[in-house]
Amino acid sequence: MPANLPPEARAKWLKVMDAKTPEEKIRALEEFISSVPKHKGTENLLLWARRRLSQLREEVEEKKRKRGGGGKGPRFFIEKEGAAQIVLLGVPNSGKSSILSKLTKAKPIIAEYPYSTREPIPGMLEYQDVKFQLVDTPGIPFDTGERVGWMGRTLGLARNADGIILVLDMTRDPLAQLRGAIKELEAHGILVRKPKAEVKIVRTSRGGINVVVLGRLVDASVDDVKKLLREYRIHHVIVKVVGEASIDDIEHSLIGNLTYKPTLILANKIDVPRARRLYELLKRNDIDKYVKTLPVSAITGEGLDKVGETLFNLLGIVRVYTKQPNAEVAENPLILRRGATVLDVAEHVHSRLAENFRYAKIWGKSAKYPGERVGADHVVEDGDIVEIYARG
Ligand SMILES: Nc1nc2c(ncn2[C@@H]2O[C@H](COP(=O)(O)OP(=O)(O)OP(=O)(O)O)[C@@H](O)[C@H]2O)c(=O)[nH]1
Ligand SMILES: [Mg+2]
Repeated sequence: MPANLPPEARAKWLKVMDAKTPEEKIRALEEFISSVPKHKGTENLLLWARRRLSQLREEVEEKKRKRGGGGKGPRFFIEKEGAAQIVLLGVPNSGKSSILSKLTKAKPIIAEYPYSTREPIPGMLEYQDVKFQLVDTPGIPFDTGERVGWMGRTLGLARNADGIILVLDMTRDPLAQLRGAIKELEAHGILVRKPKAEVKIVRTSRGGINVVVLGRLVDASVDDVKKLLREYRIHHVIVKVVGEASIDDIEHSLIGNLTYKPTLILANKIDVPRARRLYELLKRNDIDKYVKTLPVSAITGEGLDKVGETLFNLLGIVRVYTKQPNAEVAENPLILRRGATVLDVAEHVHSRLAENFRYAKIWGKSAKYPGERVGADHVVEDGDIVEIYARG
């Protein structure tokens, strides 16, 4: 339900949007929250606004920590490598480092005591001819809700990644870990479940309000969306809706700043008999329907051979092999997202190739017959071989 804000609150929201620094944003957001009348229609809006506020506060805290001394804790940034960066998250002692050391060549500290990992550690996981970068992180006690100094930095790392592996310690209450993790992640703007709709809002300096609906608006018309944006005094903007969105979803993305990260749950320590029983319980909660879950053991190795393929499918990756006319097929694939076109392939090779594109020949799943001649908007599939013909 749209909030139908009073003019005072709308004006305050404009200030939030125009605030330059996080500190200014925090002040403006606090004022906005206190100006919103509290009733059923504004419940969600306030929830999102408060989340955004706590996220901003963490960011400011983080900056202060960095300024004060600098040496206080390591820098939490890992340069991306390979097809995707996947951050391992989980409670202390859940087995994150053990999993990293089983799946990659990295050599993290593994210990019986909690909080043995103090900084992010990367390693490369190979699946066929694709490499995923896994990043081990210090434990976060999602289940107890206890605060740790590196939480903001660690979840920031996850926000910047392409995906998440949530490691559950199945010898302890897995539901408490899962619930706690989902709550904290959302507070940091991360969704682990794919939302029905994706709404992208880009403010522009002119051109009026443009609403592009690639899916469907379920409970509103394009005019309703325009009205909502005007309520917020946003007059120049591009709104892109993919999937099925409600007017509430649109208001949510305006305020909440949420982003979806493909997430895989590893239910670890499945070699322990108690863990197996708890896993059955977890399955009864239909967890796998929402977030892909694999039972694994970092000790016996059970289930870990499926991680690469599962990530590959979860991330929606396609591999394309390029080829020059009359030459061998390239050994290493280009890594693209599902739905990529021949033009995307050309762009990946070289921007000039895309600019001068004439046509391509294609072999593989997406070709009607081997060597089919296709245009720029032809959608490629995993394993396709593409030969591009350009002018000049
Ligand atoms: N039985 C069993 N024990 C495991 C498994 N995975 C890890 N462990 C043990 O659990 C303890 C913690 O393992 P770590 O890999 O250090 O856990 P972590 O999640 O990296 O811990 P922090 O870095 O402290 O957050 C060690 O004693 C491991 O041997 C598993 O699959 N089964
Ligand atoms: Mg560790």
